[in-house]
Amino acid sequence: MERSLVLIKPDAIKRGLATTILSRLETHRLKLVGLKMLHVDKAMAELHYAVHKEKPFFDDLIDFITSSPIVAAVFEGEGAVENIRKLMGNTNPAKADVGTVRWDFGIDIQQNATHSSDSLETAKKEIKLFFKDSEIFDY
Ligand code: FUP
Repeated sequence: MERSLVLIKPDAIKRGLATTILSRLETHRLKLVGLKMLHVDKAMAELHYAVHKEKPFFDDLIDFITSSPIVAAVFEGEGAVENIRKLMGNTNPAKADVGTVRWDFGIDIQQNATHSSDSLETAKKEIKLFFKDSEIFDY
């Protein structure tokens, strides 16, 4: 079954939105199979956002994602990668569809509440970065 990585980012954590966002996924046919709270360090943040290394917003993005603990989750379901992206909405909350997580809770393009894997291939890499095999559950 398809799996995807979800991060609840510092802006959402600081506003107490972690369980609200996790719950929204759980009630949309997605099964929670991995969950942790962690403080991402600079090295891990740079690995996670490696594709954006040359972008002008890279340094700010690293500062942001390392600014507080985050919650990392693995969700499983049919079409999980695409379905979670749809539930999250556009990267820029101002452009997100009504009813999506980023429409409801995003502040701006950086403080956009969540991350979710953008393809099956990325999901596999991202899950490996955040979770050991033994931290993901079959049930
Ligand atoms: P997404 O896949 O929706 O998380 O978006 P991207 O991979 O395009 O961007 C990764 C992160 O970079 C976004 F979550 C927010 C941040 N970002 C900025 O801070 N400024 C920008 O102009 C674009 C993206």
